[in-house]
This record gives sequence, C-alpha cells and structure tokens, in this order.
Amino acid sequence: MFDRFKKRVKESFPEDETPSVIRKDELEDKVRNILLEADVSYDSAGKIVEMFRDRLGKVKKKIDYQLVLEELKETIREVLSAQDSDLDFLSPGKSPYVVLFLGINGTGKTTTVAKLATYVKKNGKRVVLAASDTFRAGAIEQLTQLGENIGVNVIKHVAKSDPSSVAYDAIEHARARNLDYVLIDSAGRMQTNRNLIDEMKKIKRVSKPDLTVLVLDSMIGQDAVHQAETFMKETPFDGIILTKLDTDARGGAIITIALELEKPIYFVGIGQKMDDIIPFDVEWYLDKIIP
Ligand SMILES: Nc1nc2c(ncn2[C@@H]2O[C@H](COP(=O)(O)OP(=O)(O)O)[C@@H](O)[C@H]2O)c(=O)[nH]1
Ligand SMILES: [Mg+2]
Repeated sequence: MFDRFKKRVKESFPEDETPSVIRKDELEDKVRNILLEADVSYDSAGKIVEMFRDRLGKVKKKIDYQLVLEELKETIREVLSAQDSDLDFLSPGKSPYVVLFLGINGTGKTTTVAKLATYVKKNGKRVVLAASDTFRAGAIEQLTQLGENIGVNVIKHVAKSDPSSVAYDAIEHARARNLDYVLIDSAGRMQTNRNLIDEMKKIKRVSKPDLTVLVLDSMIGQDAVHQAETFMKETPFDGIILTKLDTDARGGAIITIALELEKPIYFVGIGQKMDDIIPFDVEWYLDKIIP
C-alpha cells in the first residue's frame, strides 16, 4: 500500500543526508514531483506546495531533511483533517439507519456492502441488505451469496424489477424487526445510461437514506474526482468509501479527494476479504506515506 509514495519521499529526503545548503525552490520541486508521481492532481499538488512553503517560511531554526518530512506531514495532515467526518457509523443515533451505496460498476459496491454488514454485525448490530442492483445479471446472486456467507438477510426481488421497491421492502423489513441498519446496494453505470441515473434518483427519493455513500476505486487516482463530480450533479452524496487501497502503490487519490471534493472518506477497502475494511484514519495514512 502506497509503497511507491513512501519510497519516493525517502529517496528525496534521506533523513541523515541533509546537504549543507538547502535551496527552497529545489525542496518545493521535490515535493511537487513526489505528489504528481503519486497521482495527486496538478492543482492539488500546487496547493500543497504553497502550504508547505508557508510552513517552512515560519521555521526559525536551520532546516534539515527531518524537519522537511515533519512539515510535509503536517501540511498533508492539515489538508486531510479539514475533511474529517464526525460520523460515528456504529452509533448513528437512528434506527434503522439507512445507507445507500452509489458508484460505477466494478468499484466494489457490493463487496463493500457485505464488508460493512460484517463490520456492524461484529459490533453487535443487526442489519439487512437490499439487493437493489437488479440491472446486472448476477448482481442479486452475488449479494445473496455474500449474505449467506456472513449470515445476514438479503431482501431481493426478481432480476430487472424496480430497485426502489427492493429498497423499500428492506426498510419495512428492518422496521418490523427493529434492525439497526439497512444497507442498499445499487446498479452502477452512469453518464451513458439515463435510465440508470433516473433509477438511482428514484431509489434515493424512495429510501430517503440517512447516509449516501459514493464508492470509488482508488486505482483510478485523480479521475476519482471527476467521477465523483458527475455523481454529485445527479445524486448528491455525503461522503466516500475508497476501495482497493491494497493494490494502490501511488496513494494520491486521498489527497486530491480531500482538497477538491471536500468530502469525508468514511472507510477504506484494503483487500478482498470481508474483514478488509477500516474506518479511514488520517494518522494511519500519514504513517504509510511519510517515513
Ligand atoms: N483488492 C481489492 N479488491 C476489492 C476491494 N473491494 C472490492 N474489490 C474487488 O473488486 C471487484 C468488484 O467488486 P464488486 O463489489 O462486485 O463491485 P461493484 O460492481 O461496484 O458492486 C471484486 O473482484 C472485488 O473482490 C478492495 O478493497 N481490495
Ligand atoms: Mg455490484
């Protein structure tokens, strides 16, 4: 995870090899290059370099590489902390707590729904899943199978049926049984298919989710921002779950998302197993990218 990012930081600023003269413009170029190579967008990289420059400008003592790393870390911490969410997913304060998952195909929605069900179940909560991806062949079966594996009920209708009514039934099911969560999977094509966009809006209208989450694949890097902006226009969402960080050597998507989308990242997916999801933590991320 983010190996390349950390390696580049290490190579650029070897802690015990600070040169006798440090030129600030060279420092800034190095930071900018590290960020661009990590697939942080050009604008975001520029903003971070600016913030980093301001920080170094306030430093009174002699600058060495150790200090550079500390200030770089502090800069990124400031950017990410600004989007810190106060969501307490395990005690949301409403039941059933209805969560709608959006995202294009293949980002990991269905897997994420099952992972989060596992997560809340492990914490003593009761949950039902709504198989509202009725569009893609196999999607209902996929969620049903996952539900069986983790011992969680899945509400489903036949293929091609109205996804909103599946969501509605799942919510009724949860109300009748005093369940804590309803997690709604959805079909995820966008832009290309007006029907699916309208369907997505309808699911949202009908299910009135307490939380709408956009699932993004970290491998697409800064394109995640464009994808998210497209979604935002049609079906506004509250925050993000970023998947597949385990296969992401670059790691810059997190920074670009924080600076350009200004939305919190609630959880990150770090593998294919049901346990491979963790609440996003700024310090966890900083430890992984900066030595
Ligand atoms: N390595 C890895 N693979 C993941 C992660 N999350 C999902 N996947 C995989 O991504 C693929 C697509 O997932 P799926 O949930 O079907 O995506 P959906 O089309 O958005 O519902 C599957 O092979 C998942 O196992 C993750 O955090 N790490
Ligand atoms: Mg799916």
